[in-house]
Amino acid sequence: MSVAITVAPTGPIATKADNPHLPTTPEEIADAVEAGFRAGASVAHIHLRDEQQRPTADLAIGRKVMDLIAERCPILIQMSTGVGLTVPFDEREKLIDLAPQMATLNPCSMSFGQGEFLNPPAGVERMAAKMRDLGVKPELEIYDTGHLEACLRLRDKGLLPEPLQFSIVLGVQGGMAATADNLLTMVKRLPDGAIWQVIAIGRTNLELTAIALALGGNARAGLEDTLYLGKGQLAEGSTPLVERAVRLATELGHEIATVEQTYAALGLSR
Ligand code: KMH
Ligand code: ZN
Repeated sequence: MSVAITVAPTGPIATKADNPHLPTTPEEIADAVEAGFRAGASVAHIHLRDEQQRPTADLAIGRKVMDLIAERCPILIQMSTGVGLTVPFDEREKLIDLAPQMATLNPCSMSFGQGEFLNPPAGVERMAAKMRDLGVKPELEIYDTGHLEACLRLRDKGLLPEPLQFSIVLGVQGGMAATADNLLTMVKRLPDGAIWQVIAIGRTNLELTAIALALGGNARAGLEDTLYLGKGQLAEGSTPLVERAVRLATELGHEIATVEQTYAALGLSR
């Protein structure tokens, strides 16, 4: 079986003050993605930052990042529509107009640390319909069991193309805690034929990524999810985290999926 690895070089919260290797400019993000691709990633999960390193849904920045990545490598681009807690939903939704191959779909509102992550039901349906109509593959971000139920309702309304592709997000304050028990609970509830990976935030990133790989999941790796390689050891970019995921998968006897294999697994054509 082959394992698709997603590189997630930058998230919505950390800055260079937290890890100086965090890419924030379009060029830095594209360089980090290319390095991740060379290390084995076939998908790039992308958050945009403005010149002050703040999360943004600016379409010109989005276009530039996508173009720079496409110039460097053929990796599948997955635009985050989560963007950041300070960016309004309707701005986040417009990123779908850039027609990346994939984009995240966060199905429910929730507390997110000390902030609020707003995903109103009507907006989520609208975003899902727009993705379906433009052929943008949704990655469903589920932080709790109720989020999975919400996705299945969207599927039943004809808004989500099969196979469904999930990220089980563990460790966000407001969502499920990062435990093996919670991961297993979610995996057991996924519908037949679903593709999935774990997003394990923070300290448990390594253990839960390893468990997910052993259970047949894909893997995500990068500074969005953990700034550290080990206790007190800052990761010098996302590449060492991608390389670690490749090593784990390989030791478990899995092949690393090429970009072509990942397109096929997701039911996407080039
Ligand atoms: N940052 C993660 C907690 C998204 O970007 O839409 C979840 C995530 C969602 O990656
Ligand atoms: Zn993200």
